[in-house]
Amino acid sequence: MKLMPFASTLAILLLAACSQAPSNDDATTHGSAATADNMAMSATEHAQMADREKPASPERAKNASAAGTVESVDIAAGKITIAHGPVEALHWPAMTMGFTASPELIAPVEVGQKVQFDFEARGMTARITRIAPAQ
Ligand SMILES: [Cu+2]
Repeated sequence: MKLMPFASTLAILLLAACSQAPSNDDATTHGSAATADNMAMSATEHAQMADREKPASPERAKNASAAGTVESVDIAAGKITIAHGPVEALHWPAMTMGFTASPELIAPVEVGQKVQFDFEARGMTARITRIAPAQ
């Protein structure tokens, strides 16, 4: 397969273009089908490379669970503030922070309530996907 070294080289060129301001467009002079294939490969490899370079990449959602006490709830705005314990999966210390959530999810929640919840975090933004009274 003579295509493989070529494909790898193109993927590397595309990766370079991803992380730097493009200085020329040599990589775009090839067939559109081949370019599409290599874009897919590039996206995967780029994501892996980003993981190695930035373990806490803000674009990548990570699911985690925590327990805490509800400090405030704004149902209409879909916001809830929780004083939560440490989140080992994300290397987060205990803290008080705001989460986003769908209004339906947090409608039954009351200030002062102890809750357990699941959320997905992107950098410092976190969205609650499940919340229930702590047992
Ligand atoms: Cu937090």
